[in-house]
This record gives sequence, structure tokens and C-alpha cells, in this order.
Amino acid sequence: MPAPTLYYYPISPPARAVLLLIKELGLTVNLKEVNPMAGETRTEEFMRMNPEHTIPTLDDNGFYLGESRAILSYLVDAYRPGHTLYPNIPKEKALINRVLHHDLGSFYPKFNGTVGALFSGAATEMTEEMKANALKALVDLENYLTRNDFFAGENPTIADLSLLPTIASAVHCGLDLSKYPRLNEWYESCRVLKGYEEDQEAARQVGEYFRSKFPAGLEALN
Ligand SMILES: N[C@@H](CCC(=O)N[C@@H](CS)C(=O)NCC(=O)O)C(=O)O
Repeated sequence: MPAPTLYYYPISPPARAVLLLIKELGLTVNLKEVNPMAGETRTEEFMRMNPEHTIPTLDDNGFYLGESRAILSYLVDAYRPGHTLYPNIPKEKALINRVLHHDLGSFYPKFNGTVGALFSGAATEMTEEMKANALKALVDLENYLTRNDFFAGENPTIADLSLLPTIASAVHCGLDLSKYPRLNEWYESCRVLKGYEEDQEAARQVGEYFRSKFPAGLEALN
């Protein structure tokens, strides 16, 4: 069967989470770049695959899947079932899913409500409320890591892959992680991931773009 195709954009954090997985597992996946900022996710053709018009989107031989966290778990289950990144052990899987749900339902909206709004130009200043939300999101992550070195245990899982691109981007936008010692250590530990350096390059580009929109950067959070 032909390899699946991933529609992605190189600096998009959710797309980068899937790129990290592909690299880590050595999967053969065709990559097709789609620029959401140029409206390329809103074409009729793209929206037939993913009516929510978001990248990443996976096309596995006509099986279309959006949402990065769903793609992460699908790719492991379909192509490397039982891999330690998403083991077939109910309690381990549950702890990973817990982090993925926290990320999607709490961390990403709180943190991205601030960073994403400044990145897109929807906001031109960081209000006290935006700052408080972003800081609360970071404290929640720090608290998660009082249990383990990685987000769902002592080894990397797809939960870490999901969070890393957002944190790496924030660091390159000026966030100082030294106030969050566990998160800082985790960030360093993520160097073991095969796609880490490539992701850092994308994070650097996010940082440059962010400062072109909001020159003060994320230093206000420090
Ligand atoms: N929850 C989604 C978020 C995906 C998302 O918002 N992607 C952005 C790029 S970072 C996008 O494609 N936006 C284009 C649009 O909404 O039209 C996921 O994790 O996949």
C-alpha cells in the first residue's frame, strides 16, 4: 500500500509534533506543504479532506484525519503498534491520553490564546489577562512534571511530542524556562529526540516571525 501523505507547514507547532513522530519512528510518509497563512487550507480540495481546514492533516490512502494528537496516536497504532511512544498498556495509554487531553483542552488554548494572538496580529499588546493565562498554563505543566521526567513517565511518549513544538517556539520567542526548573530539565531531556534539531530550526523561524509582529517578544512573561 502506498505511504500516507501528511499535509503540514514547517513552522506550525501541531504539524511539527507529527514531524517529530515521523522522524522518531523512521516512518515513510510523503510530505506536502500547505500554507494556512496563504489560505491554502481553505480550498475546496483541502476542505474535502478536512472540513476544519487545519494542518496537520493525514491522508492514509483515502482515510483522512485531522487533529495532531489523533494523528500521533493513529500513526503509532497503525504503523508501530505497542511502541513505547504509545504503548498498548491501558494504564500507560491512559496517562498519555490524560496529558494529550490537558494539552488540547487547557494548555494549548490558554497559552496559545496569548502567544497565538500576538503571532497572528489579532492582538498587538499583551494584556494582564493574556499574561495571567499564559503563566497559569506554564505552572500547570511544571506541576505535571513533579511526577516524572517526561510528561507521562520516565521515557518520551507522544505526549512530549505534542508539547515540545509549542514550548520550543515560546523559548525562541523569548520565554525564559529557568523559572520552571522541571520544565526546563524536560526541555533539555527532549534533545534525545531524533527530530529535536530540525524542530529547533522551525522554532527559530517562529521566533523571528513573532518578533516581526511583536518586537517585545515573550520577555514580558519572564
Ligand atoms: N487542534 C489542531 C490545531 C490545528 C491548527 O489550528 N492548525 C493551524 C496551523 S498551526 C491551521 O491549520 N490553521 C488554518 C486554519 O484554521 O484555516 C491540531 O492540533 O491539529
